[in-house]
Amino acid sequence: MIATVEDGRLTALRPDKDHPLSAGFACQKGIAFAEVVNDPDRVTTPLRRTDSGFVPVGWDEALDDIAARLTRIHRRHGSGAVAWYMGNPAAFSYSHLFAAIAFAKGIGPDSHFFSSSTQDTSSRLLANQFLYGAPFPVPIPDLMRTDLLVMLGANPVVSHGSFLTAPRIKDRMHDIVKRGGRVVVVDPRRSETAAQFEWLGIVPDSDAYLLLSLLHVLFTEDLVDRLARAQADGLDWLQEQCVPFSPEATSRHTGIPADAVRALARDLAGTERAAVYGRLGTCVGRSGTLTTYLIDAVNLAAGNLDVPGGSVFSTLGMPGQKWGSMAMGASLRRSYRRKRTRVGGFRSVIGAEPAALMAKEISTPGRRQIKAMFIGAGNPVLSVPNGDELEAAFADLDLSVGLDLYVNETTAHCDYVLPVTSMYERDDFAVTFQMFQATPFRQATDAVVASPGQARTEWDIIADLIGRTAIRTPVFTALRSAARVVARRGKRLSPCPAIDVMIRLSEGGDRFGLRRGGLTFRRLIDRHPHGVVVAPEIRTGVLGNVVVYPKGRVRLAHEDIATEISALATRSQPPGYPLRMIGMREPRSENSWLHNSPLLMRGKRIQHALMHADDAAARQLSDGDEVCVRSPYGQIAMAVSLTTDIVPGTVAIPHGWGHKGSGGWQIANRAGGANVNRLMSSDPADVEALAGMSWLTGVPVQVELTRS
Ligand SMILES: Nc1nc2c(c(=O)[nH]1)N[C@H]1C(S)=C(S)[C@@H](COP(=O)(O)OP(=O)(O)OC[C@H]3O[C@@H](n4cnc5c(=O)[nH]c(N)nc54)[C@H](O)[C@@H]3O)O[C@H]1N2
Ligand SMILES: Nc1nc2c(c(=O)[nH]1)N[C@H]1C(S)=C(S)[C@@H](COP(=O)(O)OP(=O)(O)OC[C@H]3O[C@@H](n4cnc5c(=O)[nH]c(N)nc54)[C@H](O)[C@@H]3O)O[C@H]1N2
Ligand SMILES: [Mo]
Repeated sequence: MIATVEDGRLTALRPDKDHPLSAGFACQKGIAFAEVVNDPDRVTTPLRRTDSGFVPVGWDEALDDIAARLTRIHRRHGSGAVAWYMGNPAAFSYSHLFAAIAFAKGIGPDSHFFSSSTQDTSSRLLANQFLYGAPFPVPIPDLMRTDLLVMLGANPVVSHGSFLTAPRIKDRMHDIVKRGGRVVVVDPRRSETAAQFEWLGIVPDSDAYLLLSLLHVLFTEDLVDRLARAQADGLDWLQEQCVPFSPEATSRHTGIPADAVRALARDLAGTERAAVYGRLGTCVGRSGTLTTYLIDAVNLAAGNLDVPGGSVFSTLGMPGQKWGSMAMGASLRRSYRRKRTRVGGFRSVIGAEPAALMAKEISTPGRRQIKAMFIGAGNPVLSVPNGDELEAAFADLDLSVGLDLYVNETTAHCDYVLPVTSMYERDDFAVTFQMFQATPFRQATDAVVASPGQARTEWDIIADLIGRTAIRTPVFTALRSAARVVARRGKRLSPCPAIDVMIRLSEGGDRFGLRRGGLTFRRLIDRHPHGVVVAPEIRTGVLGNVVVYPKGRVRLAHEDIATEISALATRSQPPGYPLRMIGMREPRSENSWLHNSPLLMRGKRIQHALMHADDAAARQLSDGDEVCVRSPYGQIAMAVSLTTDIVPGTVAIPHGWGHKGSGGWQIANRAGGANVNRLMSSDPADVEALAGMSWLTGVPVQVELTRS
């Protein structure tokens, strides 16, 4: 983005014409962000909750009190009484990532760590851990070279890609068609993406059946590529698993005719450059880990893994990256086997517990009951199943602290809300997203305006807080001593040097002087303000370096995967709830926020439930009717919109609405709408068994006219 700053104020944002990849494109949310930066509803001083609402307090008062209370809780109950929830925007800020990890892991081995990953990515990362031995790097479709892209559960025309960073992603997908290729979108709704390409409608939460059938065809028609045998162990095991899932047998689950499945399987095997890609819609069903595993298994079997135009691994090109990945993989696989959550007995996945169970972890007595809760860049009351339960649980906490730009539906319940910087008020580098770029690319940015009021970065806040506690864990003690050492040189402790090391060691980096003119954090900002492409395309043939199992071979056979396949047979739909609900991201929302921007809220936006005209007719519903949507777990009311661009039996509802943050975002609070996650279950039996994912798609519902 190009920011216009006048008299120290950010007055406008526009896309950057000189950006090598976006070439002058930005989405509406990016352009509207100036309204967030200057929002009069933003939190700009620390706030303390009192009986009569929030009152501004100074940093010393806030942090001294939080530190004292945290120290007491830690002394009395141990680290198991302390929890951190890391929300989605934290992934876009290196300062925040380091702060969250240093705090949550540093406070002690029993602490709880939750993140939005169990509503989003944990199933993807666990599938990786099964197949390749480590959660990273994640395979992405080679968008720039593929000739057949099959997308399941993703809507990049609206979302702009997830686990796949490609500015102008829609244009890049049209390029596939222009070069004679195809884009097939498997989705219960003829989404904005499906409408521009080929749509293959599917019954919600049935992708595992489709993928098992694709494998079934690849095996029975002898289409399994020779490359697959060279890359993986366990193909025979996999073949056996797929036997019962002929396309004829699965079509009653998926609604996809057997012929279409056979044709797709043959195309995937027969097209030299083909890739299957799945994302949110395939990650948040009842068997998200299995579904994701199967996507990769199809890519592998069809000979499309780690080859140009296939499903590829973007590595940083950093020496020793494999060793890091190996150590991480070994440790995560060990904790997956050994560690269990207190509530529900879920296994540990990338160190994050199921956020759907956060409320129960707060309210269930016993050892490791949560007493102190930190929420950084999150709004779990709206984003996890059963927000009502979570809201109520906040009353049981001895200490709760939110770090946010706003008082939202969750931080409204906190004892303190601490003001943070926006991305225009801090330096940054998108560390999390380096390996998801369709074209390997680096860019770093500096702050362009000063923080409003007393806002500080998450790292500065947490480092200061740790300094004020008397908690003597190895990490906290080390951070305090390091802070003292750098303070003597008049500096503040910062995680920036770690980012600098990563940039310097990676592809394009200066390798500490070995590569003249190579990149450093500073040089990226000073000499490449528009960013720089570091390689023309993603390198392939890297599997041996990516897979951390012995001999670099993909591992297909897993007891847990077999169990999940068997569990498909026991799935049922509760009587009285004949419809299935899916999500629907909107171009002018970002999960539960950005609803306070006048630009994004223009035109009286309201939340709708979208359903098939035939399902509506069967219920005597007309377009615009106020309806009640019920699931076995809750109910909400809203207007209904009718369409024929959805698989019959499906209802689509956007998430992130139902604002009521007292004293918080005023425009958002006036926008109406309902929290769709009141329809979701927080019962441990309904949490996805392997990765602890919240169940957010294919949820059984009924829709009825609201009786007045
Ligand atoms: N405008 C906007 N952009 C965003 C966000 C936002 O809130 N608004 N959020 C950002 C975030 S945090 C993320 S994680 C990404 C997500 O980005 P994507 O992964 O692209 O996810 P969605 O846009 O939610 O699209 C999911 C699609 O899956 C479909 N679907 C639902 N259930 C199923 C199913 O069972 N099977 C199949 N095959 N499809 C299904 C839905 O109809 C939908 O079209 O978007 C990011 N970008
Ligand atoms: N039903 C249903 N539920 C869903 C989804 C769905 O598709 N359907 N999608 C899920 C997905 S993919 C995700 S990622 C989660 C998101 O769930 P969460 O991460 O819990 O919630 P967000 O709505 O992203 O809230 C982000 C908060 O961070 C604040 N914020 C923004 N920038 C910053 C910053 O730089 N620093 C700090 N400290 N705060 C900041 C915002 O003001 C906002 O309050 O929701 C999930 N929930
Ligand atoms: Mo997400």
